[in-house]
Amino acid sequence: IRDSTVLVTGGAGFIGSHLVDALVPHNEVRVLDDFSTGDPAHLPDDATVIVGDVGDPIALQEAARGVDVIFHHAAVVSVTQSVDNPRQSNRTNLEAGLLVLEQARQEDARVVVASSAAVYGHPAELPVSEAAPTDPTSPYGVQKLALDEYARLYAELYDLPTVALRYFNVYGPRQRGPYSGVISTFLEQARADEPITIEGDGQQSRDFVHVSDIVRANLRAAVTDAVGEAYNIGTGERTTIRELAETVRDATGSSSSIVHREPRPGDIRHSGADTTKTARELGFEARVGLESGIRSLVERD
Ligand code: UD2
Repeated sequence: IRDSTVLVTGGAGFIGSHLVDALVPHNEVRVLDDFSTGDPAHLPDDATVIVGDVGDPIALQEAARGVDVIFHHAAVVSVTQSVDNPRQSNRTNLEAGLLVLEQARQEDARVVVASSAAVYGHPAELPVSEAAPTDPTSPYGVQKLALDEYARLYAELYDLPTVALRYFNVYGPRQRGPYSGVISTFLEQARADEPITIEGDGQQSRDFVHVSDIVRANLRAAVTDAVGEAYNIGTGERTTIRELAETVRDATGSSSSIVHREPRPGDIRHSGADTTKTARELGFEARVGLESGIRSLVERD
C-alpha cells in the first residue's frame, strides 16, 4: 500500500516491527506499543511512536485518529502465560482487540488482525483448512479465535473491511526471549555449542513461515477485496522438530549434541496449513522455504 496513514499496534514487537519497516517508505506510519516486550531499537526514525497500552481507549483513540488501516499485532504471545493468567491475556488479546475494531468503526478504517493456528487446537485433518472445526486448547487460542470471529462479524454487521490472518509458526530476525519459538531457541543453542533440546521424540511437526512472508501477507490483506474472511498463513510444508534440529546444526556448523527432554504437556502433535483458500482468494503464497530462511538467519549476525 502507498500514501496511506496506518497504525501498527505492537509495532515494536517481532512481527510488528518488520511490518513497520515495510510500510514506512511509502506511508505515514504510527506505532502504538507499551514496550512491555517490544524493543524501541527496532523502530525506524520515520515512524510516529505512541507509547501506550492498546487496551487504553484514550491512547488508542489518539493513535488511530484519521488512519486508513490498522494492523493489529499487539498481543500477549505466550501460550504458557495465557494458561497461568487467562484474564490478563484476555484483556490484551481479546478486549483490546475488540477496542481496536470499535475504533476502526469510528474511523472507517480497515483492520487486519493477527490470528493464529492455535484456533484449530489439535487438527483433526492435515493440512488444516480454514473450514476445519476450531477447537483451541489454551486461553490464548480461545482469545485469538474470538477476535478472529469478531473480525468476521464486524465485516458482516457493520460492513467494516476486516481480514484475520491465522499465522502458523513464525520465525525470523528479532525473535527472541523466553517464549520466542523453537527456531530461535535452537539457533542460540547451536551458536553456543550447547545441546539442542528437543522436547519429546522430535517427530512432532510444524509449518514454519518466515516473517518476511508474514509481512507480504499483511500487505495483501491491506488491499484485498476479499474481506470478512480468515486466511491461513503458512507455507503448506511441515517439518519435524528432529529435522529442524539437524538443519539448524548443519547451517551453523555447530558441534552441539541433540538431546531429548520431557515432551511439553498438551503439545500439538502436527500442525500444517492448507494454503488453497489463501492462494486463491487472498492471492498470497509464501516464498521463503525453511532451509533458505534458516541460512539467511545464520548469515545475519
Ligand atoms: C506456536 C506459537 C503459539 C501458538 C501455537 C498454536 C510460536 C513461538 N508459538 O506454538 O503462539 O500460535 O503455535 O498452536 O510460534 N520445542 C522443542 N525444544 C525447544 C522449544 C520447543 O523441542 O527448546 C518443540 C515444542 O515442544 C513444540 C515445537 O518445538 O513441539 C514448537 O514449539 P514452539 O514453542 O516454537 O511453538 P508452538 O507450536 O508450541
